[in-house]
Amino acid sequence: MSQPQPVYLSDYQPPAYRVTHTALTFDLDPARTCVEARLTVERHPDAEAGTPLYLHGEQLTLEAVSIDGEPLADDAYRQNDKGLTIDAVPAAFTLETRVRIAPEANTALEGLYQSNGMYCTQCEAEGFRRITFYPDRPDVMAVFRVTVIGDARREPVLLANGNPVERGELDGGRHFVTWEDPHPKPAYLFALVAGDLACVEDRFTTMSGRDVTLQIWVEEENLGKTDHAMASLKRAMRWDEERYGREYDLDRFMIVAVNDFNMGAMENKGLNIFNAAAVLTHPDTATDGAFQQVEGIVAHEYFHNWSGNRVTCRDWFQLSLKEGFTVFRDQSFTADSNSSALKRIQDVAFFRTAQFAEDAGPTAHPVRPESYIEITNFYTLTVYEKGAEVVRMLKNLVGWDAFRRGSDLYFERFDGQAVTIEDFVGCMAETSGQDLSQFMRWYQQAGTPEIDAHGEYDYVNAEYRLTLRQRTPATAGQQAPEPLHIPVRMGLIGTKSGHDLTLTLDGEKRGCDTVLHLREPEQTFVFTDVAEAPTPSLLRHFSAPVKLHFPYSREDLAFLLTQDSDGFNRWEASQRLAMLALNDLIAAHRNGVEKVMDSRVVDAYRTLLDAPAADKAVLAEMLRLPSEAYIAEHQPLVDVDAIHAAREFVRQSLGFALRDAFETLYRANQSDEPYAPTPEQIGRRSLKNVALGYLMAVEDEAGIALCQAQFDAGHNMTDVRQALTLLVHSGRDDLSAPALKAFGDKWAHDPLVMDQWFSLQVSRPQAEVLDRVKYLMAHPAFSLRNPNKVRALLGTFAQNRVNFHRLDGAGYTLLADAVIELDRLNPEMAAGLMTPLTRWRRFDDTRQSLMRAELERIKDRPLSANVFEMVSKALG
Ligand code: 0A1
Ligand code: ZN
Repeated sequence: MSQPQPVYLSDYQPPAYRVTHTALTFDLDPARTCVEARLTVERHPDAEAGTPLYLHGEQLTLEAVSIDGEPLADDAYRQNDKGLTIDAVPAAFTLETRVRIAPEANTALEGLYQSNGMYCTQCEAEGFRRITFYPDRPDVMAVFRVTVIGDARREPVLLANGNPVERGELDGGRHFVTWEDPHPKPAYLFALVAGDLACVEDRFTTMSGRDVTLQIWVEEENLGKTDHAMASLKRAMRWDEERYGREYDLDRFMIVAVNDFNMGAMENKGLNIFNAAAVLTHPDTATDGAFQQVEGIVAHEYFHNWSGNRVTCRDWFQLSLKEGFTVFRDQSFTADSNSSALKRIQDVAFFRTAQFAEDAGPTAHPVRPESYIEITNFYTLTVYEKGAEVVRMLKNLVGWDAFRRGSDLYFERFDGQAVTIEDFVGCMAETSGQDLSQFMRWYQQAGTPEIDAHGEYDYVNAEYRLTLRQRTPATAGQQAPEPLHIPVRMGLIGTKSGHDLTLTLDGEKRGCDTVLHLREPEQTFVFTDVAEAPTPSLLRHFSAPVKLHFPYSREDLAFLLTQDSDGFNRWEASQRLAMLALNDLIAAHRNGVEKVMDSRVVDAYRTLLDAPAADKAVLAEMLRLPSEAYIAEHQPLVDVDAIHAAREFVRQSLGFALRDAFETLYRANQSDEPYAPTPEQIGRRSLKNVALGYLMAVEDEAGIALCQAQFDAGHNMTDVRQALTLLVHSGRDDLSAPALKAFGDKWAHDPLVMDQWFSLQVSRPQAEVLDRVKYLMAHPAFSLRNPNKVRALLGTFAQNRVNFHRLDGAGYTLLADAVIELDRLNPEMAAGLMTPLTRWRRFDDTRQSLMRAELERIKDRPLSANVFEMVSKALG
């Protein structure tokens, strides 16, 4: 078998033929759906006559092909496993094809497939070519007319993009609906859904007074779980009008929930398809975190209607054009609807753990990659989250007004087109008048930049000199990265007064908070009229996706923890302080020295607990210790066991030292009021549950009783799940076994709750987890075909650091076995699942060789392009 070949950005060629109109007819059948396509095709004026027509097409059985009504002779076209080439075509013509496909056999969940008996599609990035022969690339945009024919009883609901224009009965109990989408779109935004679905309907009046029908389609039993998604959708629609001037452009907007879905959701024009987990909520079944996630994903997909659909990507290298911008937009929406400091803290905590790790590993790539083998491997944290950080920097560099004008210009100038990242940044340069050429490097260079900062206060001249030195590590694609344009937002706080100092830089007064533009490898900023020795507060709000090193002492951090006027940086101080203590304890563990808890850290936590908190959710985040994964990111070589031991030691020490304060906090934040996903209630639950975590670390009977009572009360899933997790993770099997059984029996009918049941069992630190994973893989509720189950069980296990990284290598073997088996069903999921193995270079020699051996074992198998690309990069 030939090895899959990479595609390069530098090879981009515009399409020789465009499709202006696409008419499709689907006659649905699980084993042999018939797809008829009629395409109105034109040769591009720049393309030469005689240029062959190429159509992508995979896993299609071709039954008929004609041009302008004339069937093609057998020697007029050539077909291979990737597509169809027709040598001689006129300058403008109608192409008709008929193919057969088998949705029931589609376990990859790309193209047309079945989930719980219903038909649905996933076409991004290259799934449409598994539906019909087509120039399946985002720069070919057509108007679609789609007829769906199904069984009137099994598939009473037949949906596609746009508006329904015709429907009727057919012989043999069949019926049809025809849909038209007036907006030209690339094939990746096509969608079809057919099944026995129920719908919740609402309305929205747009800013210009148009009436839009909103529908959420679900399986009947989930009708009671759509309120939050619908409310979130309406808020997102209003927000996009108010903040970006973007109005919805069809008469209806539909969301469909499906159980089997590779990702979170998909922004198909007018017909968003969602993983059920990303849309369904109920207080009894979904946690606060799930409610927040649903709000964010509903908004994200809706925002794509402009940033992605009306203006789309020229090619898949530009993926971050739509994803980075849209993530930035959904993050801003959530920040505006809730607490902006909290949103930033949650996003940054995740980003610095997961994206930093990606950017430091063998699959690191720039926000705009230069090559790929399999594009589905590039729906990454770098493209999405770092892409959003880059857009946020852009906004901060040019200011909101110029950014908004740039966004208006972008949507106006490129409406209905497929464009590049240069087009987007160019609009921002135009409206701001700034030169953004150096800034473009953020899209071109991989790796996390590091900034070494140091400051000096000169008493005599009342000056503070801040020196910033930047470096970006070399990565596989870039041996000599160039300096970036980095916005460093900062302030100076009087160490004695505790007040923000007014900043004077180059003779200019800048208020108490300013953005430094770091462009050179090293720059010194001299602040004058600095009346007292300051403590700097740097990289406020995480103003750039970098690692910032500054030699803060514990005293500095304890000071910033309470005195920084930037809520984000108060949290940052808590994390840095905890990291200092953790690093000492990790060293002690490695050296076999007795661990001693740093009393200054305990005192700092006591101060936090004593002070009345304005924002409870932020306080909860400050009390949460850095995760093991985050701690690992700070180690040159990851010592899994030392990290776990050190973190557990800190948790227990804080629990013991501050037990009473935690209990007071717990009781003060308990409430019986009916559940609502309001910021106020979420903050209270979050604080209470962090406190419960510390109480359970003490393992005394009083704490256990509180935990058990919280579980038994069954007030809402946030509280129940936290209590159950703590019981299960406590290692007290007398407590955990009955609780797990009660929970599993109660929710056996609800797949989304069972996902939680799987994942909390395999995230416990106890050593027998591996056996539990094997046992649960055979559980009737588990299926390798359902991506949510794979993530809940195997994905969660691979994040369980002490158990996945067992020294006998059994954790690695289990994952590799699963990757090999899954690759035959769903390559996209298999490639994602193996990510933890690709990080082998971060570990000690023993683990390195065990992980490598598993990668080699995978590599020796017949593989999908997806897994092949991951494994080759990991070993390369
Ligand atoms: N564009 C979607 C995410 C998505 C991407 C690929 C998929 O299948 C390969 C599915 C969904 C989004 O950003 O939400
Ligand atoms: Zn997206």
